[in-house]
Amino acid sequence: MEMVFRWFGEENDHVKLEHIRQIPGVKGIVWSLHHVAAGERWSIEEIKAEQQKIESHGLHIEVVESVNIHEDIKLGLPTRDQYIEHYIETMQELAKVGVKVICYNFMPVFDWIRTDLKKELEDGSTALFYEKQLIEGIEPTELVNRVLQDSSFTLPGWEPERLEQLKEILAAYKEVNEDKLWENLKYFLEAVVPAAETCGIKLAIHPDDPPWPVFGLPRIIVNEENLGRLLGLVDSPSNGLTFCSGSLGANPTNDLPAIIRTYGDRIHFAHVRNLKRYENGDFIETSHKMSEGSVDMVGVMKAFRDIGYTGYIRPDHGRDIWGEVGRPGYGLYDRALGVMYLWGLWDALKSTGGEENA
Ligand code: DNO
Repeated sequence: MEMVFRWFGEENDHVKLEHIRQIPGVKGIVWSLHHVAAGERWSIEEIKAEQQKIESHGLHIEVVESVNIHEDIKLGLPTRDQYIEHYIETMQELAKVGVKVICYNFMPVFDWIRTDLKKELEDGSTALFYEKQLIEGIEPTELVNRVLQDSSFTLPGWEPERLEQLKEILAAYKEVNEDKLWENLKYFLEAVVPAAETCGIKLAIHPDDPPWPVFGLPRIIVNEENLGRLLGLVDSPSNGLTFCSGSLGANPTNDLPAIIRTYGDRIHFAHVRNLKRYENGDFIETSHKMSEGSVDMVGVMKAFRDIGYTGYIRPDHGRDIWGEVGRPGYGLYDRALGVMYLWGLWDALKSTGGEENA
C-alpha cells in the first residue's frame, strides 16, 4: 500500500508540508484546488503551481480528492453536458502532471454530515459527532449554521458558494429519487470513464457519509450491494472505489473486510479510520485504535494485506488533541498517530517477515 495524507493547500490548511513529510512512510499528498467551484475547469497553470509546491517537499501528487461533481449532473439537468465536458478536460490536465486517482462523490447537496465538530471525549480531546435524533428534527440550513459556527475553515463539500443556493438546490431534488440518481450517475460515468481510460486516470467514488438518506435526499453509495451495482454501471478499472471504513462502517450491517475481499481489484484508494457507534444510531469518530471504537480495524487491514493491496491509503479524520486547532477532522497530530497505527497493523500482518512492502 502507498501511504498518502490529505492537505488542503497553503491558504486553507494550518498543517505544513514539511511536517507531513516527517510522518514515517508518507509518500504523497492528497490534494485539490479547493477554491475552484464544482463544475469549473481546473487551469493547467494552477495545477502546476500546486504540483511544484508539493513536489518540492519530496511528496507526490498522484491522488486528488476531490474533483467535485456539479449539482446539475447529479440532478440530471440539460446543462449537465457542459459540466461533464469540464470534468473530462480537468481529468486530462491532471493526467498530464502525473495524477493517477481522482476521488469524487455522488451525494446530493451535502458531502459528509455531522451535528457537532467538537464533541468532547472522556480524555479531553474533541471529535466529529453525529446525533441521529437531532438530524431527524432539524432543517438543513439550521444544521449548517450550527455546525459551521465553530469553524473558521471551509469544510469540504460545504463551501460557501454552495450554501448560498441551498434552498433552491434542495427544492430541485424533490424530483430526484434513488432510481433517478442511479440513472444520472450512469450517464456521468458512461461519458467520463472512457476518457479516464484513455488518459490513464482511475476514478474512485467515495461512499456516502453517513450511508443512509438524510433530509429526505437519496443516498445510493451505501453498502456492498450498491457498490457492486455501481461497478457494473460501466465495467472498467477506471470506474473504481474509494473504500472508506468510516463512512461504510457507520452502518453495522456493512461487513468491511468482506467488501474489501469482494471488490479489492477495483479499490484504488482507501480511507481507514475507526468510529464508535451507539445503539441509538449516533456515532463519534474516536481515535484509530481498534478498542476505542466499533470498526474491525484489524480485519480491515488484514483484508487489504490478504488481497495484496498496492493502492493508496490515508488515515482519515482525527480528533483534535494536544491543543491543536485546525480544520475539523484534519489536524496533524491525531492523523499522524493514525498513520502509525495503520503501519503498525500492516507490518504486524506481514505473512512472512523480511520483505519491505511500504
Ligand atoms: C470527508 C471526506 C469527504 C470526501 C468526499 C470525496 O472528510 O472523506 O469529504 O473527501 O466525499 O469526494
